[in-house]
Amino acid sequence: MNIAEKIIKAHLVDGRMTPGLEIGLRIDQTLVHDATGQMAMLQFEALGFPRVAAKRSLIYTDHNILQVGFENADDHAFLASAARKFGLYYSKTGNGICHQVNLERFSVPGQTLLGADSHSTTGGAVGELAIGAGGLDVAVAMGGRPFYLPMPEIMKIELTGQLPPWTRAKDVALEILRRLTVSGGRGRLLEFAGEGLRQLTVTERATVANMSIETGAITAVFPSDEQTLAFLRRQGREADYRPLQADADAQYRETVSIDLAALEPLAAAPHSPDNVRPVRELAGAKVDQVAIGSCTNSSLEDLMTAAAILKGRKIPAQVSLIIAPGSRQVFQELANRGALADLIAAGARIMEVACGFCNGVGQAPQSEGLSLRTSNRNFPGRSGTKNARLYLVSPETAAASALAGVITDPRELGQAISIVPPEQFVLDDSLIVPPAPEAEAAGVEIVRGPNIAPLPFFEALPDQLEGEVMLALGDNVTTDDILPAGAHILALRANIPAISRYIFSNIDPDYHRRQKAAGAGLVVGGRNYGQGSSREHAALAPRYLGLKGVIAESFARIHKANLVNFGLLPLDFVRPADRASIRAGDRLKLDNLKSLKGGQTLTVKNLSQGSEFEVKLDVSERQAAILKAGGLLAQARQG
Ligand code: MIC
Ligand code: SF4
Repeated sequence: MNIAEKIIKAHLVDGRMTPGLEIGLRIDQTLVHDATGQMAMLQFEALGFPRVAAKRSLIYTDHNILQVGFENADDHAFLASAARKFGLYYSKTGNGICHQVNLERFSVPGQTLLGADSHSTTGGAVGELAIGAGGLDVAVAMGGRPFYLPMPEIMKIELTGQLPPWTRAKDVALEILRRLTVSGGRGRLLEFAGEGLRQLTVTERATVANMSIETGAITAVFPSDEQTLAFLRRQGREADYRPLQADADAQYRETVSIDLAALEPLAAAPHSPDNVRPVRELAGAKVDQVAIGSCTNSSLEDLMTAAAILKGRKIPAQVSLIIAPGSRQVFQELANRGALADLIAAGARIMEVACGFCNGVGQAPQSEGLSLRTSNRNFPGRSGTKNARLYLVSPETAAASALAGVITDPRELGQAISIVPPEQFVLDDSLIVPPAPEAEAAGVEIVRGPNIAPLPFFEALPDQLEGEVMLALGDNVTTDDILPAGAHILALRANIPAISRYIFSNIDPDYHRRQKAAGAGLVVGGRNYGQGSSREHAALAPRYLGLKGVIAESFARIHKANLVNFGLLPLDFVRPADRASIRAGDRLKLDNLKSLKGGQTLTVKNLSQGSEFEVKLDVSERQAAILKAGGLLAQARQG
């Protein structure tokens, strides 16, 4: 067996390991944060679970950290009290980005992690099966129930050779995206192998595992080997180590070989992570902002490298250089080793230990500004500035370009830098608050400020559905297109009526009003609809406004599961060519929905055009039952 199959087999509680068929997995650890945790905890409560049953469940506060009004503080007070009551560990603001902290302090080779964040895949760096999902799926797993997903096809990514100087893990991640594109990983799990990975440290592997989700893959997994042991030792967690390798005769569906020695510094140009170009081809473009951080590249190695490049030099007046360390541990090490002083002396702005700039929570670039970032997504509007141009690069390329004021190939810096990690990191978990003991849990009051709105409830699927096509969209619609990023919208994650006003607002600012007025509605999309984040608000809030389903050529996995969980029909065109005939404003009708079956083909009548076309409901029987009930919470209420 390969590594993925070994972990899946050890956690399989339902189904057969046949690619494409639904399997149920036992989940060891869960994580949510302060953008997804509000809904997850409200849903956990609504499902009637008394306490978490997973081995360890955590809430991180890292996304919603700008306290310009009461909203974020209300959310944190709610989350802290829910954590105490329901048995979760609560990572306070300032402790770091969920994926970085979880990797450092809690990741365990061979275990399963389900996170209400798409980049939960980061845990694959230590040989954990770490998967992103919507908050409701995570709430169910926190309660000790299985997590369901289609059994992936395991793709082997064979790494050979050694990375040349100035070429780093980020360039490996970008090379994978160049080859697979943002949809080439759909239905797959990327498993890393080959002698080339021996030199990659766990934090470098984390960069690659982190961005695997950008290919649409379910997740990525690395072997657990000497690098893993060295990492866990530095974290004082040698006891969590266990070796994990694929068997010599392990089978894979496909193999992609990457010769690391042939790579060079790369960048993802606007506006998609798969728009990959060599940095040397972009060199010379004037840079307005450089941002180093995010869960992709905010480790000590990343920031020490940037500091070493910047040491003793000054960034030019026109550049704004932003540094956001990934965890308090990284931040303390930077300070202890003098690198923080080097960054400050170079003219960097030191930000809070959090996601920050990555999804537009502060540091939005100027209009049409060019921002070079070490993060993972450069979708339009992601930075908070709709027309900013975001380029995704390694910390080396970012630091070299910050110094020059123009995009610069770091190979021009001469002698490469090598960072020696400390024997042992600063180990201080004092910002992780443990839950109340079970005996005291009943007495803990949940704090509900005005930003915590009650959950909306939805009715069962009617037998007949007639609705207007509200939008006819193209390929690769992102969840940032459906529900934009940015501080003012993020602050409303606990308030569905308020956040629903922003649904599709970057595409049509009037969408929410039109949708409410139209009653039932449908959206039409192309391939890979809903790529990107795990935010279930991109399904829940449209449903609240009256959207009943999406017809597309294909869907991104997490978003499709979210649509089902909130009772929205995810329908695939049987003949993709039919998409072109549908216009916004058309009235569509579907019949016999009460007898829906998973895998069934349905006829859609286009009443406006007097035509018909076929769609497929490509879901499991379990999911068909959820859809008929009106969503997972409605199904739970009906018993
Ligand atoms: C993201 O990077 O897009 C986020 C913000 O972390 C999301 C989570 C969310 O929007 O709730 C993700 O990746 O899932
Ligand atoms: Fe946070 Fe950005 Fe990572 Fe999402 S991608 S978890 S916003 S740092």
